[in-house]
Amino acid sequence: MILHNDVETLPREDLEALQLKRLQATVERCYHTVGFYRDAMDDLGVGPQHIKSLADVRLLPYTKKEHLRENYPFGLFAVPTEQVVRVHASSGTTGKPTVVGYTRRDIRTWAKLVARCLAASGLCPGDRLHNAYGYGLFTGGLGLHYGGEELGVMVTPMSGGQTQKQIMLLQDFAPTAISCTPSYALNLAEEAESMGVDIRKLPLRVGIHGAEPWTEEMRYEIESRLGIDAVDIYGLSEVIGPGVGNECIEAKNGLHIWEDHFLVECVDIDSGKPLPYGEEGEIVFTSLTKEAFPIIRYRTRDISVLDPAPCKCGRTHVRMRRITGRSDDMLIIRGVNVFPSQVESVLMQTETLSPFYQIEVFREGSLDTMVVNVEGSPPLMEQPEEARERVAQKVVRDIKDFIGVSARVVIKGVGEVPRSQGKAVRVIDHRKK
Ligand code: DLL
Repeated sequence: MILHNDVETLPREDLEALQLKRLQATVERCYHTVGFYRDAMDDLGVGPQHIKSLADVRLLPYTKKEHLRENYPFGLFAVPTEQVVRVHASSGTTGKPTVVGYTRRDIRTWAKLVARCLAASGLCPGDRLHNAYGYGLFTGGLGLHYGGEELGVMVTPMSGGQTQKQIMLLQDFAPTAISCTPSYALNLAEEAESMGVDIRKLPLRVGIHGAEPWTEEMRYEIESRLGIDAVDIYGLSEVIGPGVGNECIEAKNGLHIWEDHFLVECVDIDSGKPLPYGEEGEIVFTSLTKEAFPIIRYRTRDISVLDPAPCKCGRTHVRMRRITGRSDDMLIIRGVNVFPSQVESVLMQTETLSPFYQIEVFREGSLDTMVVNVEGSPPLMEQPEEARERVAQKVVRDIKDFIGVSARVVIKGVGEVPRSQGKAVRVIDHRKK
């Protein structure tokens, strides 16, 4: 195991003592410097003096995305803007983006956390990282960039897009690692194939993929097409950006949350009631070390399970299982809850299909209809219509069996489903128009 910092294997008792000290300091600071937190705590009759144990975090109010919007752009900053050296923003589907800020120290903390993620993914100083996360307001590009430099790897700031040029640089710069969304990794693999480049023969060894939900099946697909180990990285701009947690390459089984910087909880999506370890719910974070934009009990809307079981890598930080999806991406089709990742899982188990898909939802009369558009593999597309129809019918049955919902499956020709340049658009919900 390559540890970036000894704190990763700290005994739980010591880790929790560190967390408590930092939680108390964070609550104290939020109360005294951010009007929103003071008002929200006063409303609940709770103050910094009530935080005596880690469990007392549950006394604190939740922060939600709408609170960030209501305080646009800088209303939740805990330092004067003169001390803020960077802002990022995440675009909502509607209205104003949500804005987050970083002090000089926050930028250093963030870089160290991403360096930790890269080390957990198996990178060492001297490695070369091709960074294809988008640069700009999105935290992916600059987040991975600073983390790579912090670890001492040679970073190519490629950003997203220009896929053919990316393939050229992958050959010429000989990176040992690539960072991009899982959907873009497949786009790259496809482009390389069409250019006659065998990407598996390049020195590329590891992929650090996140920023969108993906499945275990997708991992196998990426690993076999690119000839790499594909590792999951997690984060969100409201909490810091990428670098909140990462899988270790030893287990590739859930993301270690860097608990010395983030206190993580799992709560019931509807009631907000805290859930015990092992139960699925919404993940909630409290930052423990951030200066410019500390955040208390942020409701991520990401659905997962926290697993405290010891990991074979030796890290003591709790693992969060792969994200199933966001609560707001969950489709309700004729009363059945469906996550796009469940559909992905079924599609990827069908050998004659390509990993490019998009789900459309319509309302026909009073009924919701889910249409799964998925590309056939090139060999399937050479077969007669009936062969494709048989595959479509099998997928319809599998979706019914595994997810419990009736869907229409349309097999598309190669290139007919839009390719991702960053975060893939998995669902088009025509009901919302
Ligand atoms: O996506 C930060 C990031 C950049 C993470 C690069 C990893 C790599 P946002 O744009 O604010 O930030 O989007 C955050 O993306 O709440 C999740 O819903 C989703 N997400 C991020 N990582 C994962 C992951 C970045 N590994 C939102 N698996 C989060 C599933 C993820 N979903």
